[in-house]
Amino acid sequence: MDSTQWFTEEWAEQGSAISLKTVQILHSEQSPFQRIDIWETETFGTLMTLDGLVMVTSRDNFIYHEMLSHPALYAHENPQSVLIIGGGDCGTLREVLRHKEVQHAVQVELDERVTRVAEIYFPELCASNHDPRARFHFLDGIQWLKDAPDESYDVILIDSTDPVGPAEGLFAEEFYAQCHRALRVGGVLAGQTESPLFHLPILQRVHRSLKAVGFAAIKTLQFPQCTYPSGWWSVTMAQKSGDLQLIRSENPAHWNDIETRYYTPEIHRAAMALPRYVTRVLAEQPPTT
Ligand code: AG3
Repeated sequence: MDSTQWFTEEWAEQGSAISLKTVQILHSEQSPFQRIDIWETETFGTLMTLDGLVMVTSRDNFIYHEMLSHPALYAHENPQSVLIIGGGDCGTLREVLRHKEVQHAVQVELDERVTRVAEIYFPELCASNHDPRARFHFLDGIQWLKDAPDESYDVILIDSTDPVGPAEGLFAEEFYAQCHRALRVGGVLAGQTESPLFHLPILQRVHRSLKAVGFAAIKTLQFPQCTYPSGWWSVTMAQKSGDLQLIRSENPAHWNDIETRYYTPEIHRAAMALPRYVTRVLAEQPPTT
């Protein structure tokens, strides 16, 4: 009998799926918010899924975490105060804290269990959790931003799951309006915005919403992420004032001291180049009603 086990995440509406060969399941629980599973895989290291969706693997999470954090932080002149919404596995937080300009990094994650489980199974992602600049709040990020004082953050990073269920509100215009209000002048927002192949309507909606709430510049970055739907992913950045053209890492003084595996200043610039079909859709005018 073939005892090989595969974890599969199916994307029914796309007629497609990702499978990872597993060795064993290491942990499984139903938190108050979702099902959390941890697998040992044969070739991707440890895998965390939430409600059956791939969140991180040891092998490829560095691409996503670096692209969510470094472009946004390097697009800001002096990112002192950073807010992370979601990001319970702490991989984004670790990247943020590599920047010595950062004085406070506040992480607001709904599900404390994701962080507690990550501390056990992804200790490398949680390596900076005891940095004195880090603060954790296990609360609803949407409410957190409603309560946030005006102009209180330099950078807001949205490290969410797909826009279904609790994360849906993190892709909504009302939420972006609160982010805009809570950002200081020149502040930068960056959020994960799904696959440029499978989820282009989401990207289009995000661009329209960010524009509608008053962001001065909006840019999508694209990069490979082989364990997410379609294997190709995006982050969208928006700046309150400014044009997102600053890439501080192009100045070696701001760059040499940070260890990255994927990000380089060249990657930062190159990732903002978008395929023609994407640019066309993003440039379409919203229907007037
Ligand atoms: N953020 C999850 C991106 C969405 C993945 N979607 C999917 N597998 N259907 C992951 C959190 C990493 N810190």
